[in-house]
Amino acid sequence: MSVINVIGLGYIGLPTALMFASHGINVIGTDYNSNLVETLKLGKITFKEKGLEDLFDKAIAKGIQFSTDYITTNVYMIAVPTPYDKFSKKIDACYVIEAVNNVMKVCPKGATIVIESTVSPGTIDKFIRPLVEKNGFHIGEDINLVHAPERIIPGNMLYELKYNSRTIGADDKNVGEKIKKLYESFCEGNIIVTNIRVAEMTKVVENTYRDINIAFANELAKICRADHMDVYEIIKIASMHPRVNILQPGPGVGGHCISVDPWFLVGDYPGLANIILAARKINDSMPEFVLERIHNIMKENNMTDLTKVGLYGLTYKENVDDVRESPSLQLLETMEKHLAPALKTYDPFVKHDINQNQYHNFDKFLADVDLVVIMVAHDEILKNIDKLAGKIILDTKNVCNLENTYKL
Ligand code: SAJ
Repeated sequence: MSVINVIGLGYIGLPTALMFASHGINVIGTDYNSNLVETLKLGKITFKEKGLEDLFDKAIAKGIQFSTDYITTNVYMIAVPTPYDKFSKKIDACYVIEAVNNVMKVCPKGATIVIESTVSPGTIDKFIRPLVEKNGFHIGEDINLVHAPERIIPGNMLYELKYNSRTIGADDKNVGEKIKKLYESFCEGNIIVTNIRVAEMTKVVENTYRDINIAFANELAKICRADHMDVYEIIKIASMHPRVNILQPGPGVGGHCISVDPWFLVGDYPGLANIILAARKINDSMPEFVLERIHNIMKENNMTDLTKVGLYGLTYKENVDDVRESPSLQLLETMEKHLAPALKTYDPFVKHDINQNQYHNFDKFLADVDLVVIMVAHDEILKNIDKLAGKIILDTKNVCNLENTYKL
């Protein structure tokens, strides 16, 4: 049976590779980071995710292998990062381009390259097709291109890999159907085969939809704060209407997906992507709004010592160890720009130091601060909320009802 070479063993590539392998497909996972590959070869997973360790063991038992080399086979799946340029807001497709380049060095005639990484609409036409053709390959004969964007949510990845529906964009329907069959080895959701541009656009639209809805909740939080209303009660009651479903306000939108993908549309369709741009700006303004709340709460409580303020949570959301674009880091960055001292921080999922005043023990952290800002609602704090009694609390996640708790 043929082998799938999964390129990029990060948050998406690794679980996907393990899923294929544990369902009997031969998989070789490739990553250019030799430390990461060594860790996997030693039998250790490289990030925390519910169920990942068990899945890893199953995949190992079925023979998955890891390497820094690309291998010669007929199916490649690329799951590398797609950052965006902070100024132009356009996608930086360098990692996908490099991966495709490396595949072309080893792939046989007729190989299929499946791009799982999220790309802005038109990226495959603009960067990948010309690249493949420039290398003397005929698309559709020598190489088939497919875009199968991932859709899984960190924190529930393995469940969603199995049950979410998926989109497969292919130039050739038969190729799309073949790739669909591969995904069907583990995916029980609906798998829609379409063309590449539709698949590209759909993926970005999904994340943009969520970003806009979170921005609405965040804007409501600001309006309600200005006029002394309880945003959570209002959202709860409004969402009882059968056609209303408002998301939750929070300290901002982080992660490598929702806070990034809408920018692709803004960058590519300036003047057209207006609501999308407004939503991005609102969500990006939230860490600063939290700072303002901290400032006001300190004033109200006659607090002057910033060293007595602590941020609980550094990751971009609860129960994951990913800090990319996290609201806490955005907040700390804003403070740094204004030459303010770094606040004390603590996160049970972040073992390495990313902030100069970072604690690694919850009780010690609590002992040293008077004002606790809940930025992330990890299970740890939900289970230990009583330990916050006696503190002043700014709860940006609406999880604490102790005395002296302020909300967004
Ligand atoms: N957030 C809020 N309020 C909410 C929900 C989320 O402020 O009501 C915040 C979170 O705290 C976090 C950010 O938004 O900072 C994003 O978190 P998330 O859980 O909404 O989404 P991600 O980024 O972890 O995963 C998203 C998912 N996309 C959608 O739900 C449309 C996932 O399915 C995608 O696979 C993933 O992006 C991706 O890789 O594109």
